[in-house]
Amino acid sequence: MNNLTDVVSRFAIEGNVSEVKPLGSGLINDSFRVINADTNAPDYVLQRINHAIFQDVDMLMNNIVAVTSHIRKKLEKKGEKDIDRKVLTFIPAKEGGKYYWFDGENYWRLMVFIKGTITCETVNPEYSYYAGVAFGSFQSMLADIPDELGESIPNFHNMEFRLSQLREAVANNVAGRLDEAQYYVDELEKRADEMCKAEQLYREGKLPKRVCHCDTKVNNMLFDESGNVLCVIDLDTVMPNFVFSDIGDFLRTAANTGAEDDENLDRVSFNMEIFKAFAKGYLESGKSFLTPIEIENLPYAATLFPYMQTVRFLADYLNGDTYYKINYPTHNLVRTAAQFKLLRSTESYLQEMKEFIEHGDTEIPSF
Ligand code: GN1
Ligand code: MG
Repeated sequence: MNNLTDVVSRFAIEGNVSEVKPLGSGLINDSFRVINADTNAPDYVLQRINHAIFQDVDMLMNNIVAVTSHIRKKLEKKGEKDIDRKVLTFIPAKEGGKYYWFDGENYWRLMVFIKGTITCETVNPEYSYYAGVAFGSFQSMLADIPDELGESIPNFHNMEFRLSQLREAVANNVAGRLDEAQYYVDELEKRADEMCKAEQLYREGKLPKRVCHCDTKVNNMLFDESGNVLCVIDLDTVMPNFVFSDIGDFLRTAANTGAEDDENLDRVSFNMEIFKAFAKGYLESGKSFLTPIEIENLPYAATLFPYMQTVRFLADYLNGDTYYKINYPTHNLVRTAAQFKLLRSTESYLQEMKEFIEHGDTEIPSF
């Protein structure tokens, strides 16, 4: 790999680099924190973009810059303070005027590191409420973005497409792992039609696409010390999609009592309190734009994402681990089992979730 300090020097930074060290736990890109020797200048986050997955880096960065500039304008208009901590700031490359630099092999980008923030792998109901408010307002701020965003990964959260990838992986069985995975394939197939409901509603003209984040894992949010959400990070997958993406992926991670790849399935279950708090916050801040069909399908969204993630981890396992980074050979199968357990637990709360959405006001927790 390139000398990281040299990579940083290709961008229009302030100050001088003292150290570049690994950062975070993303499954796709590689991230580094750039420590500034000059205490008056900011630290930065350097990322190597996974070019195998994000094939159109130009479109990717155009999406991100369009979104961050639009949010910045909205915050300025509202008279918000501390805006640099509430939206990401990308640094252009010195040559070419792009927000990335290509070294002939890898694509790199640089953004300002936001100081004094906390990231979480889990949340309590209060933080979940704040997260709901944050995603509702993220989507409402982007409701009138003038730019047309592209799909940085085509069909990213298209359930029909993800199922077709799984079916192809099953048919090819390239890694010879189908036998040990057959149980999950059968269980996923049983639910396939129901889970493709969003695409169906879209074709019928009943469900809109909006600019969504599409990777709302809880660790993609920055909180301040008092639990307020400062901003949403990891904007690679910001693109037009159903609102279910953002609700669903947040709950998949935040309402899971275990880890995404927990080997102990007894630890994995769906936490209704996290759901209620999130739904309260999201519905409050999203009420200006959400349609009845979007609201009524919040419980569906909560099941869709553990389902989709099970499909994706399983397909990758069958394909011989070509997409997600793994730490050991059966990692994707362990992830499949854990996400499937979460799906079953979430399904068992469907009725309770529906009742909450219909008569939420009486049961909403207060903070
Ligand atoms: C990937 O990059 P990261 O780790 O935030 C993936 C998400 C999955 C997630 C599963 C571009 O997100 O869609 O939900 O892993 N991102 C992409 O943990 O595929
Ligand atoms: Mg991430």
